[in-house]
Amino acid sequence: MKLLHISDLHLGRRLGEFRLLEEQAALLDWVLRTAAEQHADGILLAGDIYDRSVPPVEAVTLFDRFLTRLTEMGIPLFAISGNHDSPERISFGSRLFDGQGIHISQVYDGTVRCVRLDAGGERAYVHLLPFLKPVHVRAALGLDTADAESGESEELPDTAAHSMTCTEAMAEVVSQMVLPEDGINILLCHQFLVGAVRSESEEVPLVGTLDAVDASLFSGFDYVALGHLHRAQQVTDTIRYSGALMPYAFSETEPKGCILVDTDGGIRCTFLPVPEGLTRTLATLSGTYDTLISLSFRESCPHCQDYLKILLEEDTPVPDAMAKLSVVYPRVVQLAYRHSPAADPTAVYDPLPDREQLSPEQVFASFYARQNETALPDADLDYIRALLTEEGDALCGR
Ligand SMILES: [Mn+2]
Repeated sequence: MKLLHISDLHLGRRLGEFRLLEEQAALLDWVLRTAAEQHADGILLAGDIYDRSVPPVEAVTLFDRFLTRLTEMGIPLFAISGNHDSPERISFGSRLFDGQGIHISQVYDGTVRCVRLDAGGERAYVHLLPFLKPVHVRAALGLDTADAESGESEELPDTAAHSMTCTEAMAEVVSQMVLPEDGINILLCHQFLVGAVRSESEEVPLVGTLDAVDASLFSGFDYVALGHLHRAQQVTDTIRYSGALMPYAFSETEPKGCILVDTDGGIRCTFLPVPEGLTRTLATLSGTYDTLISLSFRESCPHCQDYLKILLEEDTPVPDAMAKLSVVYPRVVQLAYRHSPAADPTAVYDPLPDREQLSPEQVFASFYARQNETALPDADLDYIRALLTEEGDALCGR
């Protein structure tokens, strides 16, 4: 049996002022093509289907089209809700969809849905575990009566979180699950596992590893299809994050794609990267303003149509740079300056100047040096000095 593992679609996500629906549509089409080419017997979607608990209409339409195409192709889908999804909204109509081969997680009530899949002469049990916090587990299992009455599942105050770690909560959840023995057991799960590497666009506040789950809890499963982290990575051979299908932050430059899981005679996983040039992506360009707007640079740059972070190598700000650059690069998301680095940064400023001992112009010069990694030019220092004298005089009424 062959299964295609994807996660973190974040449909409806925006990057600055730009909507990414066109890119997301192209990526979903690629998933469908890949599933057909690889003769996949099912798709595992490990959470964060949408970017928000109340997704924009366009995102819902996009996912609806994906589901319809999958049913036309006869490829079953197994999906869970992630921390960005509303578990209630995601599970809407799920019992009806079951008949069409679309299997979606339910709101956690102490039990985890398990769906049987017979394909390729094999039997698999797919367990659909939605994203959970310890507070949800305590409430569902009646471990904490104080929290049990709260109806709203999102943003519950985790005041008593210390009374149960994520690992302890997940241990409770797993201990309630039944793993049939007449087939392989596959778990879909949207959690942060101990030792995994985070990315910028996950937007999950990081405080130590309290919210991390120990992978050893999942040793009873033949394969664990993880979502939540946006970088494709393996925790063990058979416990993997597929990562998001596209970068959502400029620091995310590692390859994006999906994992093909072949269960025939043991579990074998292959990472299938999204082909380069399939859709617009995120890129960083750097250079002087004159270089970046020059025709020769633009003609040789493969990223003109991509979402851009531009690093201007200028020591002084260029007026209206964003507006001017946006004329030649239609998707500038971020603009920052990169100053020519000083030959010896330590020579430029005292690393820890005692501000009490410094004159106002020395404070300014030190701040300038830190910001620009180069010393304040003498002419500018004179100007500051003159300004400070004028202002000082004015303030003192001289
Ligand atoms: Mn995510």
